[in-house]
Amino acid sequence: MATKPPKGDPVQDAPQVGEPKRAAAGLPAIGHTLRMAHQQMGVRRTALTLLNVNQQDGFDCPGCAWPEPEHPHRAEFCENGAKAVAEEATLRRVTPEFFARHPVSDLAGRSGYWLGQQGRLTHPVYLPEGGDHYEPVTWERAFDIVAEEIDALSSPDEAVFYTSGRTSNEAAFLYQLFARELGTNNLPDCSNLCHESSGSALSETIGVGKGSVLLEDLYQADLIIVAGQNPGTNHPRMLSALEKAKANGARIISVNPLPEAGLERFKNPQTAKGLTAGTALNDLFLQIRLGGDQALFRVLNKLILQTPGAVDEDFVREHTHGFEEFAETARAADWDEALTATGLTREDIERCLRMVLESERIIVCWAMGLTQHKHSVPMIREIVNFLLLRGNIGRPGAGVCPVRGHSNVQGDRTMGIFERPAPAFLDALEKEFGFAPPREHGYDVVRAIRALRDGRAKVFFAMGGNFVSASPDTEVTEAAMRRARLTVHVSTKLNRSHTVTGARALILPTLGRTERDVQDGGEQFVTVEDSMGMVHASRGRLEPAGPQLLSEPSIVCRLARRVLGADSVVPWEEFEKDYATIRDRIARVVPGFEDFNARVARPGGFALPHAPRDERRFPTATGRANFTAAPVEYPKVPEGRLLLQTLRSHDQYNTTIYGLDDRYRGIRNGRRVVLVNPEDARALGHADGSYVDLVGEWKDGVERRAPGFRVVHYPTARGCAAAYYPETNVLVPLDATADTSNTPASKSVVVRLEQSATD
Ligand SMILES: Nc1nc2c(c(=O)[nH]1)N[C@H]1C(S)=C(S)[C@@H](COP(=O)(O)OP(=O)(O)OC[C@H]3O[C@@H](n4cnc5c(=O)[nH]c(N)nc54)[C@H](O)[C@@H]3O)O[C@H]1N2
Ligand SMILES: Nc1nc2c(c(=O)[nH]1)N[C@H]1C(S)=C(S)[C@@H](COP(=O)(O)OP(=O)(O)OC[C@H]3O[C@@H](n4cnc5c(=O)[nH]c(N)nc54)[C@H](O)[C@@H]3O)O[C@H]1N2
Ligand SMILES: [Mo]
Repeated sequence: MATKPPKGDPVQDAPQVGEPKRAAAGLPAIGHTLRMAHQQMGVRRTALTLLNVNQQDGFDCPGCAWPEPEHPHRAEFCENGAKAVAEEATLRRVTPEFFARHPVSDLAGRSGYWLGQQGRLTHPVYLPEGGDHYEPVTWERAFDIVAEEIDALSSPDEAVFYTSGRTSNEAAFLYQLFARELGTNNLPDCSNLCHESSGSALSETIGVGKGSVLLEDLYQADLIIVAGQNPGTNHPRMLSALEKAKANGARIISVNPLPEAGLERFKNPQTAKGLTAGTALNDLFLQIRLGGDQALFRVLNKLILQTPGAVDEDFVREHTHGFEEFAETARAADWDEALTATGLTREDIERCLRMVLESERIIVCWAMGLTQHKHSVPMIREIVNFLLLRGNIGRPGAGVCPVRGHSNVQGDRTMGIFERPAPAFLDALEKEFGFAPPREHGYDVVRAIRALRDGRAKVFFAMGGNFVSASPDTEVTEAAMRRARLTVHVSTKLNRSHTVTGARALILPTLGRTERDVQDGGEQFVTVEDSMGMVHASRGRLEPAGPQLLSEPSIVCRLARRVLGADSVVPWEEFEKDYATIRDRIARVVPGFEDFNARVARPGGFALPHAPRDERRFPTATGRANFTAAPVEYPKVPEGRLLLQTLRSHDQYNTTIYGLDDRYRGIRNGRRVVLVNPEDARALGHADGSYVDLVGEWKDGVERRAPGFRVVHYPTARGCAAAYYPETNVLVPLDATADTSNTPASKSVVVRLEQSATD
């Protein structure tokens, strides 16, 4: 039995395991935050910066997309928001001297954690063909290099323009405008890896690919179901909203293979009670198997249909389509299949049903636990069926609540960052700017990787993010990237994607949310849209990390002027000077943004219209909310194998690793751990503390191996395992994606555990 980490494991990764916590936040969270913030920013800057997060005249938190309450406490406390801010406002710097000391071949051997800890990028740098060092380069030369490579393409479709979700509305609008004026819809974004399944399921069924609830609705709900989400870590401010909902009488059911601390008990550091006992949030915990949610909601729907008076007949008659076919399928749902798929007992499900029937107003919240499976789209559609049955869409206290990840990922999509834009959006662009945007669909993330792999794409440009680490099938993705002619990253911090490059590479340093953005037209602000469709302004206050940094809108404007030259019909210079002129155009192109500049000037901003929520109007193909009937699916795992989910620890923001602890789950000082149910682990012969390789099993027969993980006996659902992303992305096959949305199935990877070699 291997009991020591195998050789080659990062030296700092020596996991220690204690008891999982039963409550989230509280005093330890404050101590933890201040320690991390002081290390990055010092005491004075910590105080100044943290007081400005999510205040009406401050900046939007670069952490998650959870909305701000209308009257935030001064410094609405959120441990992980503070960590995101500290990571950006750090006083550490990555300068040209740093790159002189560290060749790319050295950086490529470093962990993502080490790279991120080096600090903020200060200068544009260039890796010439055949070189091993990034060298300082002027902005003019950098844009010349991009133009040279784009000019050499045989079609604009050989270029790919990726976006991560921190990009502001203004920058995103300009970026898609540039790509489309150039002539391509190759605009993949992190949403393709994230909530794409939600968008796909919702636009077909309710006609709008976004959530239908506002914060106010949570406070009015009778029942909130949180499925496939870990808010204690990933949306900590949601816990205050759940606490308030409970105080108003709501009950909460969590559906999750893991007992997550944040849902068990929340110690709100803003209240006296929170500093002691805290509030128990969960009324019922359904410890479901990975991928069992469609079967769960299907059987609930069957039971609702069997209960006299439980269906909202008026709503179904007046507002929906496809009820009969759906009802027939749901009535045929098989209990045995439901119990196998979910791993729950009949009593669990009946208890859940009673709570559903006792509740007038129901909200279902979800995140990556539901979106990253092969059958995620029918799974989410089944939740829509569930809500439609009792009229739970389009009235106060009820609705769908996909909880977004990146702070402006929803806004980026609204601004047209989408490889499959709606014809109406393109028509509006054409009318406003007078050029004909391309109509053919572009590449999403998975298709972009294939195109790079096969030599059909040659220029890769990223507006933020860490494409190489965030994408599936790390080896395939890295090889694809290395085939490119040119890779360009507009970034705040160093990451793995800067070390896995095309023949030539550029890193373009940019301002973060926290920083002051001054242009020729004066000091600028930008805007963002949160997970509930509220749009508001964000103003940075800190001095930029270096005098060379350009804002994202500046970078796009200068790039577009250089690449498109005199042919461009877009006033890029005017846009760069004054972002209000960008907002004027957005107001004329994107529905819901009428009078944008005036409305965003109001404190708190404004809500975008949402037809199902506001007027029970469903802009679908049938003009009604669509029930859907799909066969129940769930992952089938061969004997002796486990189903692995790849998820986040408490000390990371996606591929940015803040630290090596996952406090709530009792893990310290290491990330290469695999959480396995003790009974499964015993049956498979893996003691707690032993070391295993995770070996993926997928129908293509390719061996995918993630070596050296410490086994942790952990109370996850039977047959399921969990390990952190991005270390496990090597196991997720590029072609293992969700039907319809094409999102990598990062939450259902079949693996076997093999004892690690000790030397
Ligand atoms: N601090 C911090 N905040 C973040 C992020 C971060 O990395 N760090 N990332 C941001 C981003 S981009 C996103 S998208 C969100 C992600 O937010 P989450 O979706 O909460 O993130 P994950 O860690 O992937 O957690 C997935 C949760 O779903 C559960 N789960 C997994 N599979 C299933 C399933 O089949 N069924 C059910 N019912 N549950 C399942 C897991 O046990 C886990 O609790 O957070 C955002 N906020
Ligand atoms: N296996 C597995 N894979 C996953 C997931 C999973 O659950 N499991 N989750 C997926 C999800 S939900 C998502 S959203 C993706 C995330 O994918 P990405 O959004 O591509 O990745 P991040 O790690 O958020 O990107 C971090 C980098 O963004 C840059 N950055 C930070 N702030 C700014 C800014 O303001 N401007 C600019 N230009 N750059 C900035 C920094 O350089 C930093 O290194 O990963 C996906 N991948
Ligand atoms: Mo995400």
